[in-house]
Amino acid sequence: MKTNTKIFFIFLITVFIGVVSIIKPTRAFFSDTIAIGGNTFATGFWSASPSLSPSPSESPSPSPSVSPSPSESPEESTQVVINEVYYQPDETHNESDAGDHDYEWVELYNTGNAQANLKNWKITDLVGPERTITINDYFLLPNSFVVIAKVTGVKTKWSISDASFIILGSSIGNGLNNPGDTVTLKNDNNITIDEMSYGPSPVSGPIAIGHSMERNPAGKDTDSASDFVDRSSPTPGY
Ligand SMILES: [Ca+2]
Ligand SMILES: [Ca+2]
Repeated sequence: MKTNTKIFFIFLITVFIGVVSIIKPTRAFFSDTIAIGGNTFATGFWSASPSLSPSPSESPSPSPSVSPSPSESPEESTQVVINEVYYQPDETHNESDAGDHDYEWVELYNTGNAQANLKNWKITDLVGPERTITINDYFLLPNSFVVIAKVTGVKTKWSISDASFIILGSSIGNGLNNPGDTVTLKNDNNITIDEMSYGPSPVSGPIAIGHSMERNPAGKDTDSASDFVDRSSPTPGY
């Protein structure tokens, strides 16, 4: 074969390969949809999901501190009553040469829950005069008794403790009448704190010599004569 002929055939072969390459398209293609696992996602609608900014960490709301409610202290009160009256001393609890009034006594009792200072409190009978119980501080504690009498002999004859005894130095008022009388207790502001009467009315009497009249139970105060009972064995200081 001549050289020109060889060149011609090579040319033809080259042209043929080129035509075949153009005719045979690649199978690769892109679709605007893709199917994954049966779910269809449209292109063009993808949007970057907004990055979820971390929710601000919630600062712990300060829980209100619950301060303990202040313990309510019980309301303080003082209530002093004339608890027992011994107005007709017997021979055992008197001196032979003493008058009837020297060995009389009155017992006070604090039924409240706070101490009561008896400084400048007064005691008297129906006609008076008023007697100052003490010019010094004297704190009558709750649920405590104190006996008031003219002379110290009362303390010894009844074996009353010093702490539960106040010497008045004078009779209670002008002295407690045996047929009947009234005992009045006033505080330092001259306000009547308690009062009791004995005799034919309202408290039945008179009682026998050597007896006393006492609230039963101690401190009972319903403004009734029945608050008191006849004590054949008086209890000064308790
Ligand atoms: Ca008397
Ligand atoms: Ca008593």
